[in-house]
Amino acid sequence: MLIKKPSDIQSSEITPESVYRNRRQFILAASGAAAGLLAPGLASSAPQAGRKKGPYDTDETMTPEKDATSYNNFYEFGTDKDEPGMTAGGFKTKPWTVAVEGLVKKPQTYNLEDLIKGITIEDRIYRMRCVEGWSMVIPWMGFPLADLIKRLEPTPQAKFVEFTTLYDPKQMWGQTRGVLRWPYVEGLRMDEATNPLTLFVIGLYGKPSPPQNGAPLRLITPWKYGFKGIKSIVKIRFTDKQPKGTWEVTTPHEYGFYANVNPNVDHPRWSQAKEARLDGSFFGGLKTHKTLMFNGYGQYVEQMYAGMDLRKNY
Ligand SMILES: Nc1nc2c(c(=O)[nH]1)N[C@H]1C(S)=C(S)[C@@H](COP(=O)(O)O)O[C@H]1N2
Ligand SMILES: [Mo]
Repeated sequence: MLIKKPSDIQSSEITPESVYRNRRQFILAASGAAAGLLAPGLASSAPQAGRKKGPYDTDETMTPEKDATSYNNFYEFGTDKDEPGMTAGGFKTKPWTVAVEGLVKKPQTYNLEDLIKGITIEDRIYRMRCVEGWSMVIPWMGFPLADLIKRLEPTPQAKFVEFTTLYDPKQMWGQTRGVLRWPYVEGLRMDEATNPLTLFVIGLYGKPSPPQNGAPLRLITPWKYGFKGIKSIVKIRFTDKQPKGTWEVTTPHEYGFYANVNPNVDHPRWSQAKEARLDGSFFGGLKTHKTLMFNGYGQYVEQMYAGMDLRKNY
């Protein structure tokens, strides 16, 4: 495994100097100069060397990189968990443009490099839970979406953000099938989008993201079910109306707008009280954990839902 658990790191490795150096490498990479993002393979795994446990990191056992990159949901590349890893290899993520639309100071289409130029990239080790009942612990590499939103200057009328995945059935063979309405869409309320936990992710395990994990740019909201984490984003739209996500449109009785992890609200077809953790310990089967309210991130997010009936707003 590439990333050391915080407990594995010798205190001598945690020097301000190395922290500084790694931070700088990240900024360079994001600016396109070192081009970690643009030349997969070049990005170093150095960031972990001087890594300290961050305030939002979990120290639970990490999911092996192999599992996180071969057991995926990405219906654009098939509905079986192993299909994205096996068939998305040639997906073209460069050049990549992102359209910024709607209630924003300057609607504009950006090259990805320009969009995120100079933004500081961080590692965040997050607990993730899929609505289907499996969970992982993944070291993401990305930046708070709030940093980008601040830069894009949405107008005061903007109450929600809508995200859209690329539509390109020539590359995304799953889009030739009617399993979902394409392109994949997701949305967040503005306070959710700017919550410090919310990330735009460009990599994992210290490397640029492989296609199956949503390269080159995807959303991560760890207190929500995995399906909110829309992959391969090409459009960000600021709006005053609650966006309709793909799953909400496809099966509205099963999936709502909020999709907050909630062990007390069952999926119509199964309980959400427990989860099977992919932590590399396959001997004797996957370990079952109790699912935590807001996936354990309540202290950072519950105030956003004060006064809301979370059984109705699922
Ligand atoms: N565009 C797109 N984004 C998507 C999906 C998808 O099918 N298409 N699946 C979602 C679901 S259900 C989950 S659980 C996560 C899985 O992310 P991972 O494969 O990186 O673990 O991606 C989400 N983002
Ligand atoms: Mo999922």
